[in-house]
Amino acid sequence: MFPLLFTPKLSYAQRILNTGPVAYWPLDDAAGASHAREIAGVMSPGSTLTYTNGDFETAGASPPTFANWTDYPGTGTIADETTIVHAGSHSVKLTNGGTGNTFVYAYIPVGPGRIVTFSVWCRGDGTRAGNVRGKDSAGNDILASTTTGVTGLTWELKTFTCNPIPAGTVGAYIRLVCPSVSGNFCFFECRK
Ligand SMILES: [Ca+2]
Repeated sequence: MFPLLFTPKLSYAQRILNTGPVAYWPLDDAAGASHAREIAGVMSPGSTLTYTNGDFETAGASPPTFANWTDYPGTGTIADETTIVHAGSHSVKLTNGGTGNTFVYAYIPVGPGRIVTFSVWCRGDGTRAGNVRGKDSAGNDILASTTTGVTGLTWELKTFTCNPIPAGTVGAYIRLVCPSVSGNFCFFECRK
């Protein structure tokens, strides 16, 4: 009689442990981001980033209007404001040109599972407030379009928190967006 041989199939975890000299799961990263990528410049847990040119003091190559920011003028306008500023001599002025799709954005490299919280000084035009929004590197919302709530002429510091960075994505795009009504405008500065 021909013998019937049966070899139990190893579990996925057992196969990993059998082939790798070391298996680890970064305890600070629920989604298991690549540690190599974190070493290569991605923000570490609990760290605070002062975004380069967050205060809009350095002009860009026109475009972009500001160094280290990307313009998305849409149907409106992105302007270097030199009178209405929170600090220094410049802020960004965003004017709705009809469809409310005018914004500048910053890119923050950060691994999956991490939560991005950002603070920004906001000023309205006396009638309308600007908006903020967050996207992951796959283009999905990690912060839905949100009003700053600052309609007035006094600068106010507001803080917003995005949903955790999804698995398979590598960063957050933080958008500073014009007011939602045509003709209205707002101002932003990201530090001081
Ligand atoms: Ca400034």
